[in-house]
Amino acid sequence: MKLIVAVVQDKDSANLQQALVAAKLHATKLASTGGFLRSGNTTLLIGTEDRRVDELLDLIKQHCHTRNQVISPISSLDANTDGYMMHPVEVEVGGATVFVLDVDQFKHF
Ligand code: 2BA
Repeated sequence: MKLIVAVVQDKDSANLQQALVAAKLHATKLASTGGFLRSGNTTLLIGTEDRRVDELLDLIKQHCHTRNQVISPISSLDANTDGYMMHPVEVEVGGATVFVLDVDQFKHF
């Protein structure tokens, strides 16, 4: 069994979750925040059998899109940044950041 941890953009999360339900893949949604942009994203925990991992990765690829986002110096500056990043910076976000982990045990009581 594997645990897939997928960090996706909020804009893609509803469609992806719908596709997971349709495919009978079970998922838990966590509200998360990117360390760099400090804006909201969605982390999905999906436990599944090894044989379904490729199917799952395909669904994630289909539903998660790359977008460009500009981080402005005003929103990035705080007491700890000490002048870091004085100009707006454009970054490409996503489609998805995915970790595939081996599951030692799975219990469902
Ligand atoms: P954020 O940390 O908010 O990062 C958003 C985007 O900013 C990243 O897109 C990347 O293009 C850029 N970025 C991140 N750190 C940077 C840096 N130090 N310098 C320049 N640009 C930087 P993605 O790579 O697609 O990541 C999207 C989100 O996935 C991240 O949001 C974070 O929440 C998560 N993520 C990405 N890599 C991760 C990792 N190795 N471990 C845990 N979470 C990760």
